Amino acid sequence: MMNDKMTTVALQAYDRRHHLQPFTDYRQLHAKGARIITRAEGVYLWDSNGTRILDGMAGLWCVNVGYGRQELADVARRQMLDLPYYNSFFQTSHPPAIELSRLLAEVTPAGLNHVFYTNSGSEANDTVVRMVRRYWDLQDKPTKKIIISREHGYHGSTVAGASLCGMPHIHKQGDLPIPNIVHIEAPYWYFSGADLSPAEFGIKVAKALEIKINELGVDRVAAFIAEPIQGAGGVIIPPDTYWPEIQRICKQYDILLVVDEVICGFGRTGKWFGSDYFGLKPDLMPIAKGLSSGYVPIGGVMVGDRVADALIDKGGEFQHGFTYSGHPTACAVAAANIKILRDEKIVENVERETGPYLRKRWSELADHPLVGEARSAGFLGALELVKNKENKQTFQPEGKTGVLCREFCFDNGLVMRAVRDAMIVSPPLIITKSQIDELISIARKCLDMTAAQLGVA
Ligand code: PXG
Repeated sequence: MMNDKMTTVALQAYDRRHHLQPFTDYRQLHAKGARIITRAEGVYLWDSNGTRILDGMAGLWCVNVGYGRQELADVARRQMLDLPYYNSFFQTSHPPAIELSRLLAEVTPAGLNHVFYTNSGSEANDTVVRMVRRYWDLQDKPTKKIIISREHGYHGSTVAGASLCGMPHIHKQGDLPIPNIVHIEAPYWYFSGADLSPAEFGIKVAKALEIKINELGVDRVAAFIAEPIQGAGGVIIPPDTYWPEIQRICKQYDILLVVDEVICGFGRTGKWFGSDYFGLKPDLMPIAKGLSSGYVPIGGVMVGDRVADALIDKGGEFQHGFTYSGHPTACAVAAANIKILRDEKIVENVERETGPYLRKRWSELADHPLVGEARSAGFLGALELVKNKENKQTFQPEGKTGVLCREFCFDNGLVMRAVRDAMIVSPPLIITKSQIDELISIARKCLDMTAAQLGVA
């Protein structure tokens, strides 16, 4: 029998023998054994050796209300006893899905009044691909099939989700992307801006969308999909000029705008949605992660009126769905999670108090010899670690320095994520100012340790 009392070594042995983790180099992991996380409270995790770790990543960008919320456990228990499962196929529904849908229509941007439920962000993006193409079929424009995505975008790990990703190393495994998905440049000013100002660069990369639409032919282009701020791609925050120009282009060429809010949604930017942060009007909006603060798996696609009207009025049967679409327990927990975010004014607190504080403290790290840029928006932050701050020369091989720093962080009681050689934070939205101080002080110590190891003064 496995239980918490098993020693770390025994747990690691079973883990090694039977478990294949996602995005993991198994040989590397097996050489040292997994770090086993056994419990969590607030912003802290504990591992099987009893070590406390500040979770600077909110799990995987998702535990927005923090760990250990009794209300969410109570709601799950009650719902499991009342109605643990029923499907929403065959013309049925149930109160938790109805209540959550109503709440979502309330908190999401105007014009998004319907939701299609999934179990994850990946499934939400698979749903997007099918819905977008269905929409254009219903408009008698069946040639509009191509979805334009971006380099460094992350949209999931299913075949469609991974195809939408703008990461060649992901495409290499599994013959991706699938047909009719193409990628354009990301608004990554720090490394790609050259001598352009952020404002000039924002316009230039947005125009890459227009150029691509014209190259492909507007009658073949169905949609553009993008994260408001690219998360897994390295917290790439677009210049202010970028999104208005993208919106202009989508409107002018009449292509659907899909805003992937899986990371930015539910308060991460200090607004309820990244779309609110940038003033976007999405046609479709995939959501997951912060929707339930990660307590249960649930995702969905918020569907704008234009697409919803087409599906409802002339769509016939939409041949798509999952056994657990609108799972009662997941919906009940997600609804309770949204009420916590709303009632405790957690998003407003990020916008007014803790977000600006994190920004101030995070930007102080820019004085460190390794840090080429310290950028942040709300509770998303990145530090670009470079060999030479003047000319932005990077360390080789790419990624090694980030992993080195990440390991120092873990060993010193802080989770930061490394993307290439950028260090990333995305803490629970309930982190306090003194906990932000703790995060910054461990981060600085680990940057020093990384610099010492690399022999950088
Ligand atoms: N869209 C976005 C913007 C995401 O960040 C997904 C879709 C897919 O969601 P699911 O629930 O299917 O995982 C994501 C997920 C990382 C990391 O290492 C990021 C994600 C997932 C796993 C790891 O930063 N984002």
